[in-house]
Amino acid sequence: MKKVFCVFLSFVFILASFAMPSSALTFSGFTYELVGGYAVITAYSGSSTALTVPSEMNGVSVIKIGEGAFRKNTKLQSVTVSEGISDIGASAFEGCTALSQITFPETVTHIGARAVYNTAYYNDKSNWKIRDLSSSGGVDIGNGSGTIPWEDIIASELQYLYLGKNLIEIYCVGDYYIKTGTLVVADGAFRGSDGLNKVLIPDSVKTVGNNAFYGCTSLGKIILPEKAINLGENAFFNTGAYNNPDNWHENIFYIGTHLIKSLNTFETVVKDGTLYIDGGALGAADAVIPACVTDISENAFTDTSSARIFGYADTYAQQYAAENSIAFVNLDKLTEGDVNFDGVLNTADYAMLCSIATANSYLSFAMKINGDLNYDGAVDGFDAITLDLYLHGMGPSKVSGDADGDGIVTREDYLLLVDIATARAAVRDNIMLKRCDLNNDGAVDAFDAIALDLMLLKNS
Ligand SMILES: [Ca+2]
Ligand SMILES: [Ca+2]
Ligand SMILES: [Ca+2]
Ligand SMILES: [Ca+2]
Repeated sequence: MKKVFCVFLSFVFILASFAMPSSALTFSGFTYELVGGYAVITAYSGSSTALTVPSEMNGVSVIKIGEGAFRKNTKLQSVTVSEGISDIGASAFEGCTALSQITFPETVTHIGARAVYNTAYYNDKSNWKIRDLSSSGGVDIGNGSGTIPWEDIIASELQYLYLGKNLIEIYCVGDYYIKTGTLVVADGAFRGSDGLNKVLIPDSVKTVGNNAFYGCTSLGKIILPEKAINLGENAFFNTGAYNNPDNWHENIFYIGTHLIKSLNTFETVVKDGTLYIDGGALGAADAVIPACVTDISENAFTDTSSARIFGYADTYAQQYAAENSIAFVNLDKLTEGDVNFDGVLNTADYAMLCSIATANSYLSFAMKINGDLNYDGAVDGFDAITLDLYLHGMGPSKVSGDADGDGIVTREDYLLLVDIATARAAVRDNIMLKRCDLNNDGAVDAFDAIALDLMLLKNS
């Protein structure tokens, strides 16, 4: 009993030590915590009215203003966030009713929902703009004329609020072209614009935030930059485009040449023709990435610890894997039978083949290539048996040119090939076919006999 109690206690202790945030740290009225070696500001108790949020605290770089960190601070009138800080948490400045001047640096890549909601800046109607219809790239109200007098437009349908180069919130209908130069589309920015049909996101945009277009059910046409962008969670969830089955392929949501979101748990096989893989698109699953992909967001995987990239040599995918320390499996150099891709052929591969054969394990794209040891087109129990025989030194020979399968390539094999070419002997199975088809054209004929003859002459 006592022992059980001790075990229970230490279990609780372990749980507690995991759950416990690092002890609160302070710097000039700020409270912050360390996350992955960076400072995240959690609160401010100082009395400044004009505040600069520093980029370093006690020698540690500040990366984020945490959720609600300055919430309801009614003394603040002006805030400048220093260069280097990249993340503004949800409700960070919400309810700072005296805060009329806010400056975010261009290093910001994410602005959370309601980050500046109910600040003096937000509440000042003169900060809300209505797009000038006469300017190029302006809003098409929906009927395409572009000449509707402003008085006739319901203001709430075309209002938008920018903060520096960041689009904070917008209500629009018809077609909308986000201003060139815009850097960040804040979380939830377009929510509620259910009359929006088409949107153009210019190349300048680095991030489209969480839920940015969530529920824009009429939004069928989304034009994205010619590069991978960082996408927040559910950025295009429940849009017209998302709900259109034509934009889905094998559980993967695409917009044009962009891969937006894969719902596959084990493996994402990226469709041929894809150029860009956006932030969050791949989750924590393995990915098979074709050579045509030219750009992948640095946040494409939400977790890279167990994810692998399967791709081809000298492609962007291989470079990306190296730069982000992601395991890379070269599809051009798969070892036959090495179905766990660790470079050695052993009983672990046999166990995995058995597991595939009994449908207890996922049969991946690459396993379909290197797991079919008897070349019958399927990966199943027969391949497990074939591998088992190999591992015990009893497998049939697979040496190219060893037509009779005795393990060595000799004149006897040449004579057998001549017999096959002249229909005096037959190819028994796919393994034998592989051994006999020296020029890999799928047939065993005189060309293979000649190839073997040359090989034997060369080696004699
Ligand atoms: Ca292996
Ligand atoms: Ca097979
Ligand atoms: Ca032989
Ligand atoms: Ca041949």
